[in-house]
Amino acid sequence: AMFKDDPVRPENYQRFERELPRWFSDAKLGIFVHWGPYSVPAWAEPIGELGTIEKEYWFAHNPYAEWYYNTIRIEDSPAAQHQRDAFGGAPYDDFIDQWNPEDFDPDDFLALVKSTGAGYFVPTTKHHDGVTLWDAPGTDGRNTVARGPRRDLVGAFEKATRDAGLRFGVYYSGGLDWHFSDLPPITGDDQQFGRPVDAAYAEYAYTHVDDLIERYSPDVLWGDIEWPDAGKPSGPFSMERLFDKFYAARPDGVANDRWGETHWDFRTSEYQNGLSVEGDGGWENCRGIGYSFGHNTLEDETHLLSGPDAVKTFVDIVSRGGNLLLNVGLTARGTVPDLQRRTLEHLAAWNAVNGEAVFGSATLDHGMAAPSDEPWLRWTRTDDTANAFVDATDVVTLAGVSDSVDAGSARLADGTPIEVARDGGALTLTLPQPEVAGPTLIRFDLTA
Ligand code: FUL
Repeated sequence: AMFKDDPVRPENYQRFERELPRWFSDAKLGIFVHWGPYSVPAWAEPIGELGTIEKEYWFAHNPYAEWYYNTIRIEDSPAAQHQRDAFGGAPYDDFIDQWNPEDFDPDDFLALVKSTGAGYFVPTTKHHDGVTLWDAPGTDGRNTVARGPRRDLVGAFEKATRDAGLRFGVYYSGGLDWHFSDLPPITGDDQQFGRPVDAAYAEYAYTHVDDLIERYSPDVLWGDIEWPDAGKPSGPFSMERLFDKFYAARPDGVANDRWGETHWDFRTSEYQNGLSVEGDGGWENCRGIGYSFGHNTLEDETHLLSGPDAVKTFVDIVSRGGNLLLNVGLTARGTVPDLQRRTLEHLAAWNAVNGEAVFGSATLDHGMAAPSDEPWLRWTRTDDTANAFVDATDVVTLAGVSDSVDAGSARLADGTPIEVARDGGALTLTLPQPEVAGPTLIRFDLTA
């Protein structure tokens, strides 16, 4: 959930505990996609990043465009006004039929995803609005095969992902379903998030995830906002049965930690929220390139991570032992918005030069070398190499570098030696202009 305390792993789920599969911790980067009828209005107030905004203010001004169906039902919200002004107050479901991804080319898109260096790809299969991106059982035609796109979008993503040689994950909102339930909109944190908890919903959600596993055999199960309470204890629609089935189909599959207080292979944080999960085994931070996951036409350059900012966000997370799941909000037509494409292409170009010291890396003991913000400095470790990422040009001094980092072995990403003067734990060096804007990689042999 978005605003919850850290869960405790209960005993009956301990049997699923195992080592985090290597492919996942080595991958470092995943690409997320939020795509749905909400991509048609593509409208939200870009008020800031989750974790930096007061909860009381958040919901009526929700910067998440994929929450549009909730926000327009909050009386007097700017989104409700926009829905009246731009669409005459039409029902949300009209957007399903207006959603026409005529320019969607899954292979082309997955080629862009792959170029970033990402090891896995995770699209939404059902977000909180309840619309499924495949012909899920029991949806009664409220899905993208019967309406709008008239296509199995999950299947299209899956095929393109496998063809590109990447791992495939599925996002599924088990907690919220604003169509199945008929609960009032969520306006504040006090409301327990209005999750449908009845047995009928537990069965419905169960058959969906079961169907996703059967049809697409995902490598990542990415649940959201918990699992219906009625499906938690062991029984015909329990999470336990789903996890059994999932790991039988994919022994090296991974599940995130948003299935309720049950089981997880890795923890998650979102923008600036939930960062305390770090250090508790594998973790993944997810965020949009801007303030929203769903495409938001109100976002401009001032709200988005630039290419170099995306690089720093990524390297910072990896240096602390996490993965970044970076989201793309596709347009209703099925294209990547220009500003988001620019950031992804920059990240791809930077990783092409420096990725060797990022993908498959480990954290470096801070006793060997410490990170800093002035100058911006982060470290990773690959075998017996210490990798420094320095966001500076010209003469710079790196502090907190122990003798186990061999100053005489310093070299750039392409192997060009670089001169370093050591004064105790401080290394002074002159950095060239980077080939691709962003931190410069300096590699050192480790002696200890
Ligand atoms: C959150 C959701 O409410 C957001 O819309 C988004 O899907 C994010 C990844 O998870 O909990």
